[in-house]
Amino acid sequence: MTTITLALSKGRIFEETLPLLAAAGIQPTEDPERSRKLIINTNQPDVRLIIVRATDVPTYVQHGAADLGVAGKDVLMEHGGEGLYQPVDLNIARCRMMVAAPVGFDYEAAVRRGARLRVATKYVQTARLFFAAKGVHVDLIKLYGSMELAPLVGLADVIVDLVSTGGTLKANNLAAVEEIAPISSRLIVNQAALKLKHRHLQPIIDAFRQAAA
Ligand code: PRT
Ligand code: MG
Repeated sequence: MTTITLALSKGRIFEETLPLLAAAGIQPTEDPERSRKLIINTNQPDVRLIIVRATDVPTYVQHGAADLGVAGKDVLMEHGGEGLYQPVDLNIARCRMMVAAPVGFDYEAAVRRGARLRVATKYVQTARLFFAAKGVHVDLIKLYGSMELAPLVGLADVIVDLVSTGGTLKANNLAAVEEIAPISSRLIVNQAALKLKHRHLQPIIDAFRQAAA
């Protein structure tokens, strides 16, 4: 039997992928929010889910440990997308990647002055490319979370982070100053698996595409 493995992260991606799985006739037999299991079976004997950190989804699929995955465009830009097909924009977990600064910080002037801008983010590759394309010199400070804190305590001038409702920025007296990219989650597929398991994978890809449209 050919086994199909789909990598998902807990939380919003799992929640928003459930209806797409249902459209493909796939129902998890357990809820990963409740179970501690990292391998979740489904109603289809040849399809299983693995639960990994959002940033690790492309890595599992790239190396073929999972055939398919669902990953945010933010995570894919940072990963680089090597070894992956990205056949479907699922239009889920949508938000925007933004540059944000303390309210009152004159971002335009800082950029014009040409002084080095201190940027705190978990998206260092994306931030590097974005500011390089603008010709802005930056010192990048890698963080793993709570980016909003960095400008408040003098660690950075600005942050690069995801913004959805804007509530988190507002609560911390920050404001978005520039958009880097609109973000949504993509179905990703291991390139070798797509050839070797085409007969099994194509119907799942088609169902996701139809349900996402
Ligand atoms: O949370 P954990 O550290 O385990 O991992 P993660 O943050 O990588 O995973 P998760 O599940 O939080 O996010 C998975 C994916 O959801 C991301 O890769 C994005 O593609 C997508 N997504 C969509 C978001 C948001 N919207 C979002 N608002 N990811 C994070 N946020 C955070 C943002 O970083 C900020 O801290 O929510 C906060 C802002 O939200 P608002 O509504 O206050 O603007
Ligand atoms: Mg999170």
